[in-house]
Amino acid sequence: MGAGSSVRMVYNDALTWFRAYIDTETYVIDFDSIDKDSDGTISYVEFMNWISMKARGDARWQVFLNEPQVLAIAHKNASRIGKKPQKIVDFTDFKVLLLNLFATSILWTHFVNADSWVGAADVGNKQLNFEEFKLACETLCSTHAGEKINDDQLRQDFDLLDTNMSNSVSFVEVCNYCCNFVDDIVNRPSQKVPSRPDLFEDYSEPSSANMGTLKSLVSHLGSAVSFEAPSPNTRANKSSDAVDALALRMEVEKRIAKSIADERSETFKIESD
Ligand SMILES: [Ca+2]
Ligand SMILES: [Ca+2]
Repeated sequence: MGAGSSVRMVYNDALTWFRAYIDTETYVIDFDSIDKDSDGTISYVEFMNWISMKARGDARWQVFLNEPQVLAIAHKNASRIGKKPQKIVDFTDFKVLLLNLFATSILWTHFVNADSWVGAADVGNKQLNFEEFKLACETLCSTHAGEKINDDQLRQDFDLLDTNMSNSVSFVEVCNYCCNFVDDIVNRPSQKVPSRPDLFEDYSEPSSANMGTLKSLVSHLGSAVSFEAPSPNTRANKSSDAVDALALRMEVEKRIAKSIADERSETFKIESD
């Protein structure tokens, strides 16, 4: 895929974010509070109820309720083994759930931006026609790996995703495809063996890469967006800190994507005048 380096980078950022967020204690507390019926698994309904409950107590969580499909995609792709959807049963699944939640939220931001681009014919239908797909790839690449993709490559990628050849791809289809990138960074077992992990030896060093990327994005934007790096080990409510970090990230990418789309609309207007 032409934008593959950027998608991979989104997943790597997701991993950095995850490492700053999770530790044994947070994992156990979150898993147990999501698993309302205490059967040791997290169903989609339980996951959704947990997010809704969080949002009632803390408005920052509302960001996930605005686009419930993002939650559904993240849960479905985290819980499946092969093609069969199952439930979240252990640390590996939970990790994949959160990585997909982060990555899909970021991708979604770019799709929404492209889908609301005034130059396109089918605005706001949660489908990307080829022009919108091009714009989404362009804004995603600009905010991540910066790779340049030519029209042939874009057309190839689009045709790969547009399996029924309708000249449009749904957000959901693209996200489901991109969820495969998680396999690059997580070794998923082929069989599910539920277990509490003997935990996190390699998760003790939160990296600052995520914030570094964010800072460079903000400077690219040339506007004052103030933020503070999360202080992962000093506060009890780490999941709310994690939500903050993700929401901020989405906001910054949204602004950059919009500025690129606005530039393109200007060109579009001049050309059609
Ligand atoms: Ca359960
Ligand atoms: Ca559209």
